Amino acid sequence: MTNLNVSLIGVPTDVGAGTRGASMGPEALRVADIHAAIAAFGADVRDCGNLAGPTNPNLPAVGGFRHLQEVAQWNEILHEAVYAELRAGRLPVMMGGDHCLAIGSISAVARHCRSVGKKLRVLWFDAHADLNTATMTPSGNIHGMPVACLCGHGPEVLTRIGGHIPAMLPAEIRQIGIRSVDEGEKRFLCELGVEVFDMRYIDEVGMRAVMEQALAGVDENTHLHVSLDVDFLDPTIAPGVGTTVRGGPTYREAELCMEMIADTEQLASLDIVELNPALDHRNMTAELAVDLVESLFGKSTLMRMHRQTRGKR
Ligand SMILES: [Mn+2]
Repeated sequence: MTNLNVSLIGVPTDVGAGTRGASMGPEALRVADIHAAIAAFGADVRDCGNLAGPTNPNLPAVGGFRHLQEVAQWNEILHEAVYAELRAGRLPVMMGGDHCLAIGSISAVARHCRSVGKKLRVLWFDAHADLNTATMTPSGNIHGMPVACLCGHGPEVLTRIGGHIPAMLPAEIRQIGIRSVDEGEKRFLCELGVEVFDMRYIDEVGMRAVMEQALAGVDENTHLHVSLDVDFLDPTIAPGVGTTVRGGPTYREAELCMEMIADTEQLASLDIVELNPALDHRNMTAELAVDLVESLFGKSTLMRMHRQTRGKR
């Protein structure tokens, strides 16, 4: 059963992004009424407010990284906040902020899994693999590097957050919706053996088969973490993002992903990142994100008896 004690954690920063504006994401999600959308399922929802961290100095890359110290500080703060909510038996919803924040969030989730003996499964919904390192990245923007850092490849101020290097194993992550991967990243994905369901594969086999494979092996002892980069979605339905890539999933495909995750009843933590209200139209991308969150928490059109008809995974 999905934990119905939910904590919203706002992380208003864009220090890891190339385009400014994701720092306004938490407020846009509140305006789209994320609190009520989750509370509608009988959940006890607590809005913890926004974390406070360094401002965005808007400087060029140094040694292959932009804003490394600021990114490290935000992620240290976030790590402690997410870990505290998990320890308190609550389901943290991290409202970003850019995707560099997955370092703090997922390192906390992984630390929690180690301490309670749970298996970790991360579902990474994104247009990008976010597996860059300083030597591969053209921009130095750290929001393109969180998967590498979590897997132990990156500057020590980021890889050591949570006190366990690597924070997570490549075998614990599944990437879905990928359609823009740098040359170096392609080789690195292959080398690490990350399981990637790219858009071509989704086109060929369909989203249902993809999600069945991405969720294979998830059982009652699995902590399911969803990291939802809004650029996963097709830009025609989700324009409020700094790094749009056309050819993403449709509204229904995205909903199906979330509904199939809800069916497992193992969702235990969530990141919503890269929402950029400065680029959005009348908050439509935030509203879409909240729609997806509703499905993730179990909104369905009909009463479905998935436990009986699908059997145990
Ligand atoms: Mn991303």
